[in-house]
Amino acid sequence: MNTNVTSNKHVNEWIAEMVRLVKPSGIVLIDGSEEQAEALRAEACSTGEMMKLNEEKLPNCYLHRTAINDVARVEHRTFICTRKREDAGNINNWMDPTECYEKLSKLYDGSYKGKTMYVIPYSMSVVGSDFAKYGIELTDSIYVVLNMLIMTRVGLNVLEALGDSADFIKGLHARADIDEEKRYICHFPEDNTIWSVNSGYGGNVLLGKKCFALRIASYLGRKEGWMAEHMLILGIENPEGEVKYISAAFPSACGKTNLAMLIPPEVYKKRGYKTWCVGDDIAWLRVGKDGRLWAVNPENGFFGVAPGTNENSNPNALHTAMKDTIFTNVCLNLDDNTVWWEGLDNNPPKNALNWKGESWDYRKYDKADKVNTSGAHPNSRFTAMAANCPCLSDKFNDPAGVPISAIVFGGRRAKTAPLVYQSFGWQHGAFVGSIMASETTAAASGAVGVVRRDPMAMRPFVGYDMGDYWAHWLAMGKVAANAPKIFHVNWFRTDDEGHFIWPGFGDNMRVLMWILARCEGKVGATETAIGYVPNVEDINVEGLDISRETMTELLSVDKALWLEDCKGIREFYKQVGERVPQEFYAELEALEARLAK
Ligand code: GTP
Ligand code: SPV
Ligand code: MN
Repeated sequence: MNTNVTSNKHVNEWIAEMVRLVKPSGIVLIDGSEEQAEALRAEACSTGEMMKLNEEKLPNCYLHRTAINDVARVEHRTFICTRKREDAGNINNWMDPTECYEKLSKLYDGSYKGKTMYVIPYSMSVVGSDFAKYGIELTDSIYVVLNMLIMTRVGLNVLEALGDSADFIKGLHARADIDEEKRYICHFPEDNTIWSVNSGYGGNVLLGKKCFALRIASYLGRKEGWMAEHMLILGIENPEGEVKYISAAFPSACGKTNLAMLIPPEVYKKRGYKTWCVGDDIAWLRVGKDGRLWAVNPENGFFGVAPGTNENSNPNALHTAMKDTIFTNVCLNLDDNTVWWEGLDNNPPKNALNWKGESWDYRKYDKADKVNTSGAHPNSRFTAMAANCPCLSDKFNDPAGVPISAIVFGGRRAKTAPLVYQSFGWQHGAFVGSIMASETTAAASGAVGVVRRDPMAMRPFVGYDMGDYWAHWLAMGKVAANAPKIFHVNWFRTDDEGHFIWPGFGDNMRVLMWILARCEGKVGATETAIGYVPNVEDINVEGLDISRETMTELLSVDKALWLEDCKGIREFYKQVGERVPQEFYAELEALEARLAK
């Protein structure tokens, strides 16, 4: 078999070595052409790996079902394999690299037998830009190839840009037996290597995404002086045509895609405000010559949560996913060969297959057992092209990125966190990020709705020690003379019956407008123990049916709850271990002192 698929000897040698391990029957280089993609779609349909959907209603759209045991990221099977255990830190799972290569080699051995190895050269960020980093993923799955073609920049121009260099991320993926007991998502940051085996699901196998653009990239960012974050990037254009950019870190399935594509409420729309999406999941940030943080979205598409996406909540996402999209684990409407998911509309299909491919009766839906009774899996997804997004920013392909005015942290908190507050400065803001907590969601396997600490929404994605990561945040604030202001939001406060109090979605722009006004020094605030909280009258609620009492409640800070939370923070810091910056302990003590006053 000819393993010289490129003119780069480092690439060829690595491919040859991997070929000896997995033993495919052939090799195909993915060139990024539409002809090749179309042939692969046809092949995937002929084997049942994908299904073509209604061409009139959903042009160039496909449905894929993963194995039933393989529907989300698997954090307990995700490893950071540094030579020294302490470099991976206490929050990550760690395996010795030599041991890990050996163990996984056994699982990979011969796993491509009778199958084709697809070689995907891809770039994270615009090819040739200062931000760009290149990767090659080897996979036995056409589904992975077709998703990577949407999610990243794939093509021969990547190999040209790489030239003779050995500086690329080596990704090896094998579906093998999809055995969850033998599933491993392993990162070797010191070797620029990612090994993923026994999964066929999104974040586990689209190696450019969480594995590279967050875990490996966060490691590289620390080494090279930049940041890789789990953040959306959104532009807000005022009636004068000026655009200000916000980046926001929320944990998985906590509203990044929704905020990134929000449609302004009527009160702002009629005055001429517009919003633009730069990214919905990942941001790479560098300090510009002007001392500001400049951000790009390294991805090229959206891997968005389907349930809850509808004409009201996120019409931009819905329209983006109406063509050229791969749907994963949604419900199939057999009457017209289209797709459906919970929260799309109030009209579930009567003749349908659920996400498992079984005949589905919508009347048996039970909120308490969504996974087994819903049409679409709670973590079902659409893979859609950024280019199809109606509100895509004209800076999306700008190699320089966009300057960030505000960084926003947020999570799902039924109580504690108010609708919004501003930190006292970069150090306190980084501390606010470090104490983030959120109720878990279906995006990762395990229990849903349990509060856990998720600093900077990066708990599952930092490729090194969490304490070192926090120190890197502090260091970046010193380098960036004009660093963004840092805020915290919570769209998920509930009343005593468990209903969300804040309307959320497009109306979140009302909070973002306060944030931008703060950045420009145009609005006051009340200083509280946790930070600056808006004065009730400064959040524009025109057109909303929300009382002043409710707003007061949303903005309130319950000191007793916060003091209780501080205990949890201290415990978490202890768990992170010795490398927690002293500055954060000082911030925690200062917070406790202010709360006790
Ligand atoms: P990942 O792709 O997993 O990183 O998720 P994400 O952060 O992009 O989350 P997404 O925007 O897909 O939202 C996930 C879920 O949160 C969906 O079911 C949304 O309907 C819901 N959601 C998003 N924004 C809001 C909001 O402002 N209020 C409420 N109540 N729910 C929201
Ligand atoms: C997330 O879980 O944060 C996602 C989906 O964006 S995945 O690609 O599976 O990580
Ligand atoms: Mn995400």
